[in-house]
Formats: sequence, structure tokens, C-alpha cells
Amino acid sequence: MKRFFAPAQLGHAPARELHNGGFTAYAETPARADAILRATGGAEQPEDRGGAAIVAVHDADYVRFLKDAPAMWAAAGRPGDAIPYVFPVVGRRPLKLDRIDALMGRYSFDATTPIARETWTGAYWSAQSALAATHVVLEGERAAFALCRPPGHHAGRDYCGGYCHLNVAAIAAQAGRDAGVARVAILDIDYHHGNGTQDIFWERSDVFYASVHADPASDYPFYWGHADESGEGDGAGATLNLPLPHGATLAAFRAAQAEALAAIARFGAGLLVVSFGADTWEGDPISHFALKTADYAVLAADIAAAGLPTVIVMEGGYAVDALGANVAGFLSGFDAEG
Ligand code: OKP
Ligand code: ZN
Repeated sequence: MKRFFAPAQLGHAPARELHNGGFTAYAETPARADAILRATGGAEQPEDRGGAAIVAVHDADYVRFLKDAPAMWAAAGRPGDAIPYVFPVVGRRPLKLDRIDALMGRYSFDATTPIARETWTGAYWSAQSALAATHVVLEGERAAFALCRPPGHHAGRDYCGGYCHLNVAAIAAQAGRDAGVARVAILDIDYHHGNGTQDIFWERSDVFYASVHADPASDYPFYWGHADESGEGDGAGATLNLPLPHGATLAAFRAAQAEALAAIARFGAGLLVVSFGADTWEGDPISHFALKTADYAVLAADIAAAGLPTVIVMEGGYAVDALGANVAGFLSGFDAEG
């Protein structure tokens, strides 16, 4: 299948993240993309389709903030990357905020997602890669892969977090809707729950969100992804959460994914967007599932067997030495079945 990636996505490279009370090297490193490119044989540069598809999903003031934050941080005399330290947990009156620290907390849900000078450009091109993959699928390709880093599934309409700034899966799904696909499904098989994607489509009946992930009772992002969350309003029943305990192997993961695919088939989607994370791998440094490299081809073949035009966007996966083989295995498993 066609693969898309822009070298400009490499520029986003925060030095450190806040982890367990101290600073550690940023896990969502550009080396992840290099490893995937080496193992998959490279990727095409996406064309620049502009920002309309981004603000079709994200709040325009939030997008402006992502662009402006590094300059505001520097103007405040701060070295390094912008990191929030205060959050409006007790309520958000519509205050007119202009201090960089007030804005950082307003537009972030965690303190592990620094904003660097090159973050906007990297996230913008990550979204362009997702859009390029979406458009070739809309034009008739069976499937396409977008090497989206930074990833997207934790980013909401007006917030960043979890290494994510622009929700590339949501942008792809919305682009499908805007091109006339009546019903779009998102299957999220990253280790972590995609809270941002869930929030964006929570009250919508036209985009189904199904996720297999680590139980938020034990794992980040904690506040979303519990089994009883199923959407509200027009979106009631259009969200499906399938949390799994630590140690999940192929058998458990595959069964949960099959349940998600069955729900997607009942929904009647005309386009499938897969948020694919390889942080379900047994050796992932921040995760606790037990999938093996060979398992990714099996999971991808099951997804291909659903028979839907499919856009695969990259989410997590932090064992850089194994990441290339895990992603290459997934893509070749899809191609073999699809
Ligand atoms: C992004 B994606 C480890 C604690 C968790 C944030 C995890 C973000 C995962 N420092 N930090 O879903 O792979
Ligand atoms: Zn993840």
C-alpha cells in the first residue's frame, strides 16, 4: 500500500518529558519515524492541502495557540520547550487568557506534552500525511498508511496531551465525511485509550469510535476509556470501549478487536480509519501488553478481512529497536489479506 511521511515531521523533537516526578528523554522521538521508514522501504511526501481540514476538527484558537506558544514562551524568558504547570480543573469560565502559563494549562490535559518551536510544523505535516493517505483511499486505493508522528489520538478539539497535538485519525475521518462518505468508523488499537478521538465524536452518530486498550483503571489516560462510556446525545451507542488487563496476549486482543470490527460492520461504515499503535508489543517501555512481532500481521489481516477502504494512521510504539519490524509486519499482513 502507499505510505506517506514528510521529513518536516522530524523537526518536532522535545528534549524531555515529565515522567514519574522527574525529567526523562522524550519517548515520542523522531527516531521512531526513522525506524519505521527503514523497515517499510520509505514513504512519499504528502502534498500540502492547507489548514481547512485541520480546523474542521480543531478549535481555531487552539490551533493559533499551538503556533504561538513557543514564541510566547521565549518572550517570557524561558529556555527549552513550553510545559504547563497549572490547569483549570475547577471550571473554565470564558476568561480572556493571555499569559503563556495560563494558555498552556488551558489547552493541555497533561504535563507530558511539551511544545517546541518546531511542534506546529511537525504536527501540521503529520496531519498532511493523514490527509494524503485518506485522499488516495477516497480515490480508490484499497488502503494507505500515514506515518503520523507526532501522533494524534489523545488530542481533542481544543487540547493537547499524550504526545499528541492534532488528532490525525479524527482529521482523516472528518475528511472522509466531507468528501461524502456518510458513515466513517475509527478502530483504535493503540495500547492507550484515544480520549481525544472519543471526545471529538462523542455526540455524533456519523463517526463510530471503537477502541481496544489498557484498562484506564490502571493506565493512562485514566479518566476516559472505561467500558461503560458509549457516547451521548446523537452519539449514544456510537462509541465502544473494550479495555483489557495487563499482560494481554494475541488471543485476548484479537477477540476484542473482532468485537470492535463486528460493531463497525453493524454500524455500516463506508470508510475505516485505524489508529495503529505498536505499544501493545511485549517489550514496550511504557506499556504492559504482551503482543509479539508476528501477531501484528494476524491483527492486520483480520482488519483487512472486514473489506472496508482503510486509512491506517500511526499512533504510539516506543520500543524503537522493534518498532520497524512491528509496523512492517502489520502493513504486510494487511496487504497479504487485502
Ligand atoms: C501516547 B500514545 C509514561 C506515562 C504516560 C504519556 C503516554 C502517552 C502515550 N511517561 N505518558 O497513546 O502512544
Ligand atoms: Zn499509546
